[in-house]
Amino acid sequence: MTTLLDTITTPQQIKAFTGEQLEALVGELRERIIETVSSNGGHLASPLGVVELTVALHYVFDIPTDKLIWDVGHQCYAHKLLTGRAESFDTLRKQDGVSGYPRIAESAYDCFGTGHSSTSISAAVGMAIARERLGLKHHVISLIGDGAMTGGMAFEALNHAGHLDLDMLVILNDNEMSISRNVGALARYFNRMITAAPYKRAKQDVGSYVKTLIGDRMTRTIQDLEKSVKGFITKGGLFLDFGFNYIGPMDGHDLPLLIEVLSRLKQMKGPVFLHCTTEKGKGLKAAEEDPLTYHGVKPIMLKSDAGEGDPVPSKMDASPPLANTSFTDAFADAVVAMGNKNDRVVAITAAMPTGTGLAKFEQAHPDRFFDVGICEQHAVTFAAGLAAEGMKPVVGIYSTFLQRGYDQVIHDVCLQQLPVVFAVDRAGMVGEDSPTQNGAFDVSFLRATPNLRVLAPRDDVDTALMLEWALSLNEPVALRYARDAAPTIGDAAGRDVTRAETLRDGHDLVFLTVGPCAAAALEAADALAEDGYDVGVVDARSVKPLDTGMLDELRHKPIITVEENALAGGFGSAVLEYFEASGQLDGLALVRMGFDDVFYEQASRREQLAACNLDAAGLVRHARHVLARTQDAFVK
Ligand SMILES: Cc1ncc(C[n+]2csc(CCOP(=O)(O)OP(=O)(O)O)c2C)c(N)n1
Repeated sequence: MTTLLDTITTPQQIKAFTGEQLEALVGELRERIIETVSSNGGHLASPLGVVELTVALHYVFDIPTDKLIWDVGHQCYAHKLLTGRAESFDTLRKQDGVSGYPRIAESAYDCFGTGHSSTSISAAVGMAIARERLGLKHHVISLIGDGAMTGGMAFEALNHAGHLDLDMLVILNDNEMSISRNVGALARYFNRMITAAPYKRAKQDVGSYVKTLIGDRMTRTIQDLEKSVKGFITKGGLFLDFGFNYIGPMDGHDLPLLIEVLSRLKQMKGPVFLHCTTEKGKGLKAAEEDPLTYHGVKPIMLKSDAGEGDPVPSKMDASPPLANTSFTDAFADAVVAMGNKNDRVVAITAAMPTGTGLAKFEQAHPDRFFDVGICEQHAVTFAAGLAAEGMKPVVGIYSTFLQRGYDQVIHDVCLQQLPVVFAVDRAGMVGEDSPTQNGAFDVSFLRATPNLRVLAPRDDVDTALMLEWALSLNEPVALRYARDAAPTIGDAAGRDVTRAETLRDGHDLVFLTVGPCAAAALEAADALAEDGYDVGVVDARSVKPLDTGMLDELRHKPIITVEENALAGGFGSAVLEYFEASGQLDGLALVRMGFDDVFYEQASRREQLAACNLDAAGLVRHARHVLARTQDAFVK
């Protein structure tokens, strides 16, 4: 059967739809999202929550002439389905497929790429100014979640926009959830606005509700309307004070109401803040009931296949698809254990309690756990403050989001030598999510920071031992580990994590590895042994400082450094710098393997690692090449 969605090639077409057709379209979009995410994995509850908003925005505005900027962007699936990507939507998040986030390169309808939170209002301000300078007339709209509103950048942008008195619309998609429940005073403020009586009362009568929201346009001039908005709405003081007209809160699932209100707002001047309330997971009962689990899911088995109705997902963020304990699990158990031993240990997350594993710490030590919201900068400096007063803060954070807090790492933690421990998760390739989420740079930017020790556990045992060691030191330490399984590699007993460790002896060549790269290197060494090569594997363990004693020993063999980080400024560069500084460059055979100077696209983690030759097969290929070149030059 041909669906409405099948007939849509441009969103302009929906402007001719009847109300009934629009409602039917909403249902079809939800169905397609559930079906695709069930088979490909991806974000689920967030896209389901904004379907009506997406349809209303495309119905009222002329996108892409009008600019719609998604915040974080993981909610944009309905937008993709309406803007020429329905046919290819089954490739969502696959290698060379449709991205799970807006991307300028993918479509003219995606006017700004996202993935990291709280950027949309800043981008909108820039676009609105550009529009003025270029004498253009279109609308600029930022669609931001209540979680993303907790990021300071959103307020920096509001501050700027209100000051400039720009024509722009900010729509708050308030579902009271970040990934976990949204936290903080701002969340409380939004909640007070929602629970205030007028919202519930007015819902009963759409006509009078619209008047309550934005006045009766029929009897007022636009200027009157603008003035009247401030009079009508007693709430929203915070946004009024920022220079915005505040409208809301209103039901973000009431499609006729959304269309009515957006059509009127389209005519207003100055910055406007529309507060919509939505339900995360709307339309899928299980997701409505448990939006945290359904925030992002792995490909899921449809229970309906067994005749039981709704799909049953497994979590994407909290537990990567692994047979063994993950690094995240190993860290979570270790930090709880450290918290048990020492009541000065406190744990901090920037809105990622499940993803970082710190939810376990929250359960065990609720009074020493802090979810600060999507505020990586604050998280780092907050930790610095705690450390300055003798606490032992552990900041659980993804590599890609630590980029946000880099100045704070330098200025507030390392310059002052404060003993903050950074547990840097998702360091390396992260798989299907997006190039925005890969942890490609942390070794480079952390290594460049004085006073900071950078460690890379290769497995679960090292993760626990290194965390314990880090907390025993009175200095800043970063532990970086991958979104991967952490099966024990080598003997668990008698480890000295302060030193590099030889995992396999070999005379012909040595793989000098960082973190879990040791596993691929061992596999490669086995494969090379079948060719008659005697290849060793050494786990460097510490990226900074280097175990220079070990380097001096290895110096007389060909060395291949292996790391999941940008080659530029990475571990291999550090090794090279050491040999240069110690006058050992002459005759050195060193090959560095890691990420090239590109942004790696979405694909499975396995495919991504293969793409940069960091899987066993890639290491074997490179080793053969090096061995062919160096066999004669080096004495066995
Ligand atoms: C800077 C940054 N930190 C953390 C994240 C991880 N993250 C992705 S979505 C999300 C929650 C966003 O909540 P909200 O904006 O309310 O959108 P919703 O999913 O509720 O629709 C978080 C914390 C991120 N994308 N960017």
